[in-house]
Amino acid sequence: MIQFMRTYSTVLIIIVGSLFHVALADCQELRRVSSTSRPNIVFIMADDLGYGDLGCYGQKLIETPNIDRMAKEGTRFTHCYAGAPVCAPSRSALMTGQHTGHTRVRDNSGRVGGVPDEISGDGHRIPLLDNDITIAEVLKQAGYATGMTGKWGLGEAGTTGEPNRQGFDEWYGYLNQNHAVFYFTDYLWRNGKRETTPANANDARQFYTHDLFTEFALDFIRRHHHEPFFLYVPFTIPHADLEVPSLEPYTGRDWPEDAKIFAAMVTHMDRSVGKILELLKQLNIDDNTLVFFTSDNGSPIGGGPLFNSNGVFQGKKGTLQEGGLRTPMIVRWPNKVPRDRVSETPWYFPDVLPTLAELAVAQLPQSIDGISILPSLLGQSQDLSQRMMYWERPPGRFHQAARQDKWKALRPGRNQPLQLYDVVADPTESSNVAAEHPDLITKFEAYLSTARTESAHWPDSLDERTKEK
Ligand SMILES: [Ca+2]
Repeated sequence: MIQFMRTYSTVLIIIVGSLFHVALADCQELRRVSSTSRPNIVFIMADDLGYGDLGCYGQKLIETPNIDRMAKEGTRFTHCYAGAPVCAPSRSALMTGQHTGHTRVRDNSGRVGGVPDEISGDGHRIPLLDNDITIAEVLKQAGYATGMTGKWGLGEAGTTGEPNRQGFDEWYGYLNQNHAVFYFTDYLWRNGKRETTPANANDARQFYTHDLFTEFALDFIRRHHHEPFFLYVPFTIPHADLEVPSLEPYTGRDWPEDAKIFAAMVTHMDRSVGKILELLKQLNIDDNTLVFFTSDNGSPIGGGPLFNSNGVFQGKKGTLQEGGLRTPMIVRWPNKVPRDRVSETPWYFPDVLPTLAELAVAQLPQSIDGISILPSLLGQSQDLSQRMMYWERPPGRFHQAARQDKWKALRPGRNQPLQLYDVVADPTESSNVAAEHPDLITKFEAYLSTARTESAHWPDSLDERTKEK
């Protein structure tokens, strides 16, 4: 009986203790949420802008005063990564909270399935499916008004991947990324309907589409500033084609023409960011709006070598080296996100969905890879030393990379041995220290072997030699 009572007491203590622990966790959760009550969210993303293209990240020649001021007023992250080193999969990872070993869209074009490309009429464009849950769906379910303008890239017309079928109440822009390089196009899409822009017909070049997206963004904010809103602004510049309405303020520079155009595109986009931030102040919603600024992948060095577009990093767009993946990330939310702060916390695009879901007190979809980095955004301590981040280029190339703490493992091709870099001490990935850390190689190999699932659109059995036309 005494033994029974002892056991009973122990069980009771464990149960009460567990309940208390749960209650405490709930309490902490509530406190965190109530102190950061459901802000508006504006997520601005440039296209092919490199880590080194902004003044606040070390650029000396291109003027970005508005984004630099945003960094001063918020936190600038120096170890943030895109979802992938090219457009479509990076956006898929951002929208779904899944890394490229799980998310639907793992490359710009599939190998099997999908639909023909809107522009070329061939290829395999892979759309998001109904059962892919996006940030917009998560926030819409939590009561947010949702809008998007710019370049989508995750579903052609008439597919399940269209933004209206992925949680966006309203949207305006390009569906297809091969269309998005024409900055004076004579048509765009609005809520699933093709809309002509007669002012650009016959190469009249009256509307720089980027400016139409800025106008949409400002209008959306004006119309929704009395309710919680999520506005996703994937701008299309400074991606090639190199086109801009004016070369100012670089007209007189003694630079190659492409460099002048590229710099003018970056500065043009910076002005748009300034307009969005200014409107938030005018509407008096500045303190209750969380604004992100980032880029979808590393620079292809479109502006030429003058600008060191990827900073000190090796590699560029398309590679899993730091130059392909490391991205500027500025987060601004007055009185919540610390101002004038630089953070080396490593995180990446799949973390955005769970972070915003926590802020919005929204239900998380199952099977996501990211984690909420809300404490890190708010300047609180958060132990991320054990978490792994993952990237791959699909079968064929089959490059893989993972980062844990300061370590990055890189597999430069199928069946190739892993390389290992300390990207804090060695940001240029110059010194492969795999041979000195067999324990870490074993750990990364074990992780990489289970990090992914096979995709029907990029089957492992298809390599470059058997690539479908
Ligand atoms: Ca891109």
